[in-house]
Formats: sequence, structure tokens, C-alpha cells
Amino acid sequence: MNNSNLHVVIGLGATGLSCVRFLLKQHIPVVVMDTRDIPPNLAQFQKDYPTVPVYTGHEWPQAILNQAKALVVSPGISIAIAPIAQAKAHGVEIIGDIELFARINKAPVIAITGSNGKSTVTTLVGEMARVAGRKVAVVGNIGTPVLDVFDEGMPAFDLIVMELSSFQLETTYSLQPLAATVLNVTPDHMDRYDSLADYASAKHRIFMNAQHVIINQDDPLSQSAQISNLAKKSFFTTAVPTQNQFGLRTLEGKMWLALGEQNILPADTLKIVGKHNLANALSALALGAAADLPMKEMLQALVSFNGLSHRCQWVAEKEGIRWINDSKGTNIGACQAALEGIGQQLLGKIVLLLGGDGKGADFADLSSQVIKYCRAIIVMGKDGSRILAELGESIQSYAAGSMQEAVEIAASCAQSGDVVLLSPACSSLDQYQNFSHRGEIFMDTVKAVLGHAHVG
Ligand code: UMA
Ligand code: ADP
Repeated sequence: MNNSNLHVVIGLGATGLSCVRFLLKQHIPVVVMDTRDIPPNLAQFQKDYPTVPVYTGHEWPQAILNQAKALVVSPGISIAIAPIAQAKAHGVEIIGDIELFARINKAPVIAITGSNGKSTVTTLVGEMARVAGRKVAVVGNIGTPVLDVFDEGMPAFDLIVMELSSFQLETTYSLQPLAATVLNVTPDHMDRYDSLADYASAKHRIFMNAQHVIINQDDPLSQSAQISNLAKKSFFTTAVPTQNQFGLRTLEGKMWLALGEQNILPADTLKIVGKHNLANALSALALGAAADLPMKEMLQALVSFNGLSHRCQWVAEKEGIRWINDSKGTNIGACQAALEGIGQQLLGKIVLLLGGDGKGADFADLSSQVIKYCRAIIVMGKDGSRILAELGESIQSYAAGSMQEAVEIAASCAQSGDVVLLSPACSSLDQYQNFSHRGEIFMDTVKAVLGHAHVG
């Protein structure tokens, strides 16, 4: 490594763009590399930053990488790829946007990771802080790159609520969250990790340097032996809580969210449904409490929260059949939670639409919920045939060549009292721009197939 201050930004997506903006503002020299021949933002980027060299495609100049001060790697690209590994072997620092942020940030951070529920909990904690009058930024994997918080100058916020993916955590070292949690760990991104243990330990990095850790008492994989003895600890559980735990208690047939002995909110006042969402609400309360948010305002935010789009979102109802969009259900755990949350309260059955890029998942893990709650499955996308091979014997199943065909098959096999659920257990990137694009196409198709007059 030489002594230059050159930073190579890898990836020209939202993260890469935010890193370039941030580094150039500090007069740090930047080069950009992306494995794609034509990354989506290339033309605009070259117009905006004509002096920044950009290398695209798979022929990256290794000498530049090896001589850089740091590689700032976007989350969508694995740090295990050969050019990055070689630069690392030359002593080049491998970091990400969260690390750049952490090195200069002065505002308190609430950091949230987990396989599922991150965006829901991040939004809830952000709402709790807003209702409590805090000037809060909600950033990270949820959509807004963290470095954007500096666009408004420093210190613009008195609390930053941050959703972090395992990919972002892999390149983060200096973050010192006021409060941090791993909501849960179930298999995801198995195309990027050698094992579930590797994936879990990337997530556990969120606990490094955390002042207060919020622990899911029900999920051993979400806990880590590396949590500092100095960190304060709070717990949430969907069982009856012991002292100082957030949990659930049933009293005269009614379920309550509770803190220790104290019952604080009837569960049926929440608009988000399913046991997984009760866990989300409890973890948000524990995180908010760690940041000294007042209970009254936290509960006010909880009861007004309608849930996010594309997470078990109601689409339409016709002839006694409800249509639900859970396009953000991008892994097995999320799909299981949606099937349990909807299936447990249903008189009829679920017609499940699933498929896309399975990221190396084992779809047989879905079989018990599919057998228990589903009338049929309809598969599509890159891994559709693999899903058929792994689940098809246990349930009536169909393969669809398009969303249109999938919706038409669902309409013909669902019966009154049923739910048709899109919860793909796969990422959308084989056929769509992202999960919201897939969800929008699903909802538009449902409305077109059912006819506008009958749907909401
Ligand atoms: N890519 C290449 N070559 C490159 C760089 C990227 O092919 O050289 C591809 C990636 O494989 C990926 C796509 O480009 O398919 C985007 O990757 P990126 O790192 O440029 O992504 P950003 O646009 O910067 O968005 C990222 C997060 N995306 C990923 O981690 C894939 C966004 O989370 C996040 O909102 C954003 O930063 C701001 O922090 C999205 C996501 O899907 C929602 N996250 C995954 C998830 O939640 O499961 C982790
Ligand atoms: P993430 O940001 O981690 O993807 P979201 O809050 O966007 O999480 O929810 C994505 C999907 O995951 C939801 O549609 C739902 O099916 C499922 N889900 C949400 N919370 C949980 C949870 N606590 N446990 C399991 N599954 C969940």
C-alpha cells in the first residue's frame, strides 16, 4: 500500500453514490468500480462528476485497488471476490458506508438488524421518537444511505435510527450504538455465506461497542457470546415476561403487551397482525426505552402504525376471497411468519404465490406451514422449478410463466373464505427492479384480473 489517500468506491448504486458525494466533499480522491458493464446510474454520474474515473465490467485495474488507502465496498458486492481479497492482502482497508459514517458521527444511534422485521421495527422506533418530539433520521438498509444524514450539516439530528444488513455490518468496525438489536436469525442470503453460523456472526457485529443491547429471549441464534459485560441488557419475548422484560401476558382471555408485571397495551389495539408483529412491537418498545423515549408517546406511535406497504398488505376482496401482498417476504422465515399470521385466523385456506431468486434457500423448510395452511402453491421465477421439486409432492401445485398467469391460476383455484397471498420467500431481482416493483405489479395485476369495480 502507498501513502495516497485514494478511496476506491465499489458499486455505483445508492450507497456508492452517497460515498462519492461524502468523500469528495472532504476533498478525498475517489475512483469508482462496478462489475456491471453499464451500472444504472452511470450516465448521470459521468455528467455530475466528469473528473472521477469509473471502471466498469470485470476488468478492474488491480494496481489501483492494491495502492488505495481504502476500498469502500457497497453491500451488494461480496468482499470475498478476488480483486477485493487481493487488495486486502496488500494491507488495504476494506470498509463500507456505515464505517465512514461511524468515524465522524456524534449523534446517538439505535441500530437494528435481523433476518426479518428490520424495516417494521426501524420505522416504529422512528415514529416513536418523532411522536416524542425528537429530531430523528431513519436511514440505512431501509432505503436512505446513512451518509445522507450529513447532507443537512452536523449535528442535524438528535437521534438516528438505522436499519443494518449483514452485508453492511461486515464492513463496519467503529459504530458505537446507544442501543442495538439482532431481532432474529433465520436462513437468508445463503448464496453469500458458507453457513448459517457465518451469517449470524455478521449480524452479531452490531453488538460490538453497543452501550445497551436488546436481546430476543426466544431466539438463541440472535444472541452472541461476544456481548460486552459492560453493556446494559434488556430483553423481549413473546412468552410471559419476567421482571424488566418486554413480553406478552393473557388476562381474562385478552392478550396484553407487558413490561414485567405491568400490562401496558392490549394486543388487539395494534393494526399490524400476527405474532411476529407483536415481537416487532415489543422489540421497538425495548429499543425506545433504551433511548429514554417516554412510554406514553411510544404507545401512541404503536397504536397509530398501519404497517408498511408490501408487508402483508391488503390488496382486494372479491367473492369472499382476500388478496394480500407480502412481496417483502423475501426469505423462508418471512414467508413462514406470513403463513402463520394469516393462516391461524382463517376459516378457509391460503393460495400461496412464491418464487424468484431463492438465494440458496432450502424450500423444504416451508413444508409444514404449506401443508397446514395452504390450498395450493403457484410458483414462478428463476427458482420456481426448484421450489416445485422441494414442495410439489406435499401440495397441489402449479407453475406460472408470468405474474398475470399466476394471478389467473390463483383466481381459478381459490374459494370463498380463502386468502391469495404473494409471499415469495425469494428475492425479486431475477425479474423485477426490487420487492416494491414486484409488489406493485402483483397489485396492478390483481386489480386488472378482478376488475376495478370490486376491489379496494
Ligand atoms: N452490483 C453489482 N456489481 C457491483 C455493485 C453492485 O452487480 O459492482 C449489484 C448487486 O449485486 C445488487 C445491486 O447491484 O444486486 C445493488 O447493489 P448495491 O450495493 O449498489 O445496492 P444499493 O443501491 O447501494 O442499495 C444498498 C442496499 N442493497 C443491497 O444491499 C443489495 C439497499 O437495501 C439499501 O436500502 C441501500 O444500500 C441503502 O443503505 C436493499 C436490499 O435489498 C433494500 N438489502 C438486502 C436485504 O434487505 O435483504 C440486504
Ligand atoms: P426486513 O426489513 O427485515 O425485510 P420487514 O419489516 O420489511 O423486514 O418485513 C418483511 C417480511 O418479513 C414481512 O412481510 C413479514 O412477512 C416478515 N416479518 C416481519 N417481521 C417478522 C418477524 N419478527 N419474524 C419473522 N418474520 C417477520
